Amino acid sequence: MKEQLANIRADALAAFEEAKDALALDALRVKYLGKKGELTAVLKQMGKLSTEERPAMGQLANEVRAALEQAIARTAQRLEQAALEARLCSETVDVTIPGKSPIIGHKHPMYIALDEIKDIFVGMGFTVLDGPEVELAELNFDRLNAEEGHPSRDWSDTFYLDEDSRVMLRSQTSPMQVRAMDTMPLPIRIIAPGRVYRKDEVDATHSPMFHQVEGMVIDKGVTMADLKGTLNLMVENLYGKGTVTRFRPHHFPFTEPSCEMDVQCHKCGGAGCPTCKGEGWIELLGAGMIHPNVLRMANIDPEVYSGWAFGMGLERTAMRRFKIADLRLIFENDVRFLEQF
Ligand code: 2NM
Repeated sequence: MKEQLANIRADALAAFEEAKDALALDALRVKYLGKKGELTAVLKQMGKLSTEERPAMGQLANEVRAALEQAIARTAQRLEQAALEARLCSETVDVTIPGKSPIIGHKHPMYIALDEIKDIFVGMGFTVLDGPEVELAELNFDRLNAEEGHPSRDWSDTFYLDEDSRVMLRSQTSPMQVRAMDTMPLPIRIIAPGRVYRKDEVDATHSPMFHQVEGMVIDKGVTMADLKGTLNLMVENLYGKGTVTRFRPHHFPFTEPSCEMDVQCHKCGGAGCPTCKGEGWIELLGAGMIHPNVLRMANIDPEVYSGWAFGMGLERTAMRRFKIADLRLIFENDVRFLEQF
């Protein structure tokens, strides 16, 4: 039995040395020290020994058990250390390898132009409003003094969403101005940028969806001089100090009087060139004094309050600002195009 114990000890210790990982070591623990293990098997035979032999053999068996347990602990530590070192080696980071730089997008040129416009108006105390693109024809037309039968209400011009022509994709952002008149306390200073929809064929200057910024001021004693002063200030901020503008009479159902505003061509200074198509002037926006009917429909007394409003196309503004020749480039989102701004 003494010999058996010595063999187990020698075998076990040698085997532990060879163990490649924690799993293998655990299998060895079971093999020698487990319930059906070799050492346990020897201990079960202790009963057959004489009372004189038993204590010495018992002590020896305990020594062997302790030696194996110690060896297992040592081996476990060695394997853990080795595993850690292997991991550290495999996970070494070479900080000198050039990094993979992520592709970062940037603002669309039209939104660069819009943000400039927003900054200018916010600086003058205007609030920027956002609103629904699916609108009531009542807010898009009736409340803007464009009555039943007005040409812009025709099915060939407007995307209606129902048979009765009551719900539509807004054709301008002015319904937001109406919502503002209905909900905001006076005086009101707002701009409303956003998408608008009209049944136009796609070409270099037209798209069935485009963007507009409209603006509106309502207060006591507001005049056409305020309209001209504010819009001139916007133009000077956008195109540089001293940019020359002119106002031509026009007609809109929602304003009276109405006008269109041109800027003198930045390319030729008014002499006439391809940029301004020989005109010397570039059309920028429509504007006017809000029609008394529009104010009355919003329960605002036109004898007490007056206001002005304007509307401009964002794509055309961005095209001028960045010298983009074709409107379609704005919507195609070709990265090679967008990267240039
Ligand atoms: C334009 C031109 C002129 C306009 C008018 C209004 C409102 F709601 F105050 F009556 N909003 N926008 C307006 C005026 C829009 O777009 C070319």
